[in-house]
Amino acid sequence: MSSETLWQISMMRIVESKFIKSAVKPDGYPASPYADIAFVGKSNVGKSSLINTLLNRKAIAKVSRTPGKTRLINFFEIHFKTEENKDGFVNFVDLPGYGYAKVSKTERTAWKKMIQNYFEHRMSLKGIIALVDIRHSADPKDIVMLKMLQDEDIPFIVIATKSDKIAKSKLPACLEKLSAGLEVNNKNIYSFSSLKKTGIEDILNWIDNQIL
Ligand SMILES: Nc1nc2c(ncn2[C@@H]2O[C@H](COP(=O)(O)OP(=O)(O)OP(=O)(O)O)[C@@H](O)[C@H]2O)c(=O)[nH]1
Ligand SMILES: [Mg+2]
Repeated sequence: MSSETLWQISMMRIVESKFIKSAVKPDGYPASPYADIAFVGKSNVGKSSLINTLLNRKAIAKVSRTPGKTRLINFFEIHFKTEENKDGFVNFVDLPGYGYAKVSKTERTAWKKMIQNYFEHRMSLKGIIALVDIRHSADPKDIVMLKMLQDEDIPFIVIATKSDKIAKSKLPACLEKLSAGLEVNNKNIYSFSSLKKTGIEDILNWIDNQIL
């Protein structure tokens, strides 16, 4: 079965997506009647690419070879059709990446405050998609982030990105090792590739379940 077919049989079918606005503080967040699903992870892990892939758009979220491109909280509004062909809406939120070495301490503190504010004040936040690079072993920065989500009781899944960079036969072992290292249940981790467009259905189904 081709990845194109997988995307089409997913429970959610994306109809339209649009950029709403960027914000730093809670008073800048868009007032929206819809749930938020946010994407977090280290700089360069592939957050913006994943959002574009899910939405079947080339560049609604800005992708860059230079880490640290996304410095603001970016809100996108998604219109989709459910399995029963009903209209549904959700916001996708592209959060700025962490762990980029070349940022000042001041910037790092500002980032932390921005993320904490978002987690604590965005009442419509229904779930987090936490991205890690499938080629790397568990990073303490990711463990801290996942701990933060657990402390705040925010539902999350871990997505191991860039799976096209490793042999298919090695995927299960990589996921097992990552879930153990990150101390998350191996049922809550999936592999994904923006390049090959694989893993889309798992993510859309999870999102669908969070925003019911
Ligand atoms: N091979 C491969 N490359 C990818 C994949 N996803 C992203 N990339 C590349 O990784 C780099 C970073 O991707 P982005 O989507 O901009 O990463 P980001 O997490 O949004 O980065 P920041 O905005 O800096 O936090 C780009 O050069 C992408 O082309 C993937 O699935 N496979
Ligand atoms: Mg980005």
